[in-house]
Amino acid sequence: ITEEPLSTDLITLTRHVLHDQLRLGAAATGDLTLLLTAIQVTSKFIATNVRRARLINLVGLAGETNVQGEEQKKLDVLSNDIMVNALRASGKTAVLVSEELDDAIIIEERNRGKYCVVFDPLDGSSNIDAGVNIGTIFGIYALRPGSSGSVEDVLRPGSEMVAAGYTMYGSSANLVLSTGSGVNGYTLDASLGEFILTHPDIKIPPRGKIYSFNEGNSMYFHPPVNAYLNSVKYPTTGSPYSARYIGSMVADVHRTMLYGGIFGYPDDKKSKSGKLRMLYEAFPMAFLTEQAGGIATTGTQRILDLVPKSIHERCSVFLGSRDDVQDLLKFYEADAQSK
Ligand code: P6P
Repeated sequence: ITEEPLSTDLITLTRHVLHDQLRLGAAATGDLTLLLTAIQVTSKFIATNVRRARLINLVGLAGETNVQGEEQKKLDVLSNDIMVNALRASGKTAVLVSEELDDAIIIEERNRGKYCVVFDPLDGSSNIDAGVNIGTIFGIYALRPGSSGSVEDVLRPGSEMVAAGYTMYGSSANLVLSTGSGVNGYTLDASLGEFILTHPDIKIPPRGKIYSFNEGNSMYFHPPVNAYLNSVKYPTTGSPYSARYIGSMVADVHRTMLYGGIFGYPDDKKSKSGKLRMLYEAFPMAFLTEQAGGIATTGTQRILDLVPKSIHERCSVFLGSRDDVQDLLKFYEADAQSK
């Protein structure tokens, strides 16, 4: 195997984000760069623990003792603690919302910064025992002018986020990030301890050949969803789409970002508001999808236009290739007209 010539111009995440900051000129104070560096460190730490988890029985339920007989924390609880501590210590945050915490954390004065971070520290963790890829998802709002930090600073449309990203923990750790001018993917080089730019300027193909839904919910799906799925399974022209569903949002979205197609977790007769959380699952993934040229919709509304009433509110999600999502929307429009 011919070794790739060693690159002597490694673009690390830190360097790339710094370059982004310099592009913004004086307006950028470097705070977002430092915040993203803190998030990057948490992803490295979680990646290490996910990898070790499969070795040292970290995946057990909270409250059990691990092989060393220590009181062990469930991996998602551990991941949450890692993120809360690192984000607080960064001095760049004012409000934190985590999937693991019932209430928002308002950072005390001495550590307070100007950003609000909403995150799912380890999404899909129910899959970890099976070795399925899982991930951290995060979105970042700037504090509203004059605010010293309250939950109202994150009960805002996803379109007001200044950055969003995820880190997928699998055979390698992939961090995918947008600060509002396109999407870039970085791969952790564990020997360097650096995320290296490996997927510059990710663009979702305008059309894919994959649909990604949990069809076990078909009997609950609203009519437009089943009508759309039938149209890609029994097409009048061309060949059927392939079904790919991992059941871990970060993995299903990552594949959709790179290969195209459509991912959906719609609201249905059983889950009236859908399953996925608006603030720290739907918004960040919708932000990334749009920045990569795709569409993210509830079926009737642009996801980023939604305004959450509470921090753990759920919403319907369809996202992916522009043409595929537009095909789905035609079935919603037809359904609306038939009423
Ligand atoms: P279902 C994982 O539990 C999760 O929150 C997302 O990562 C994933 O997309 C979804 O739920 C899977 O849900 O009902 O298909 O198992």
